[in-house]
Amino acid sequence: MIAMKMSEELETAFVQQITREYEAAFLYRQLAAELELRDLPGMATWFRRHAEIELGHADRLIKHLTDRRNHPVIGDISLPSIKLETVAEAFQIALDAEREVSEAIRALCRLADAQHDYDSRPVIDWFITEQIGEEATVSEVLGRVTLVDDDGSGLLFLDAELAGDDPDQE
Ligand code: OFO
Repeated sequence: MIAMKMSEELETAFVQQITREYEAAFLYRQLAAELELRDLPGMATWFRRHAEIELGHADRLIKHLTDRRNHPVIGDISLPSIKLETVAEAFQIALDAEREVSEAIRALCRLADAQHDYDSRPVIDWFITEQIGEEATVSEVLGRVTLVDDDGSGLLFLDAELAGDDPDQE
């Protein structure tokens, strides 16, 4: 059975979200490279894993659109230029990005609700839950990196720990 096709306006909002997920993936790839340059391969691995998770988010949205015979189109990817003074800044950039994504998901939710588009409710609810987990995870890591305050041994300890952490655990 083919679910009901969504409106053009809602399709545009979903398409923008797909692009945001790719932007998040590339942002995390860039942050991984920055941390690799600082000899923190565990943190770099953590960001690379997070980039993979973001690609999965994009795939989830694309599937929702194609299932409903809507048309996913990946838009232009724009990334901020990054110059890190401290390691904590990498995680602050990630937290700010996650907060923006959460706000965008809420806007998507409001639009779908206004259009009584009940078929998109499960996928949007999934993203709302996911964002709560992602913000909490990144915020906790930021808190811990801030605590060690660029102290070498503290950073090396966290680096070893994050090498094995799943950024999507919640
Ligand atoms: Fe890290 O967030 Fe996607 O949605």
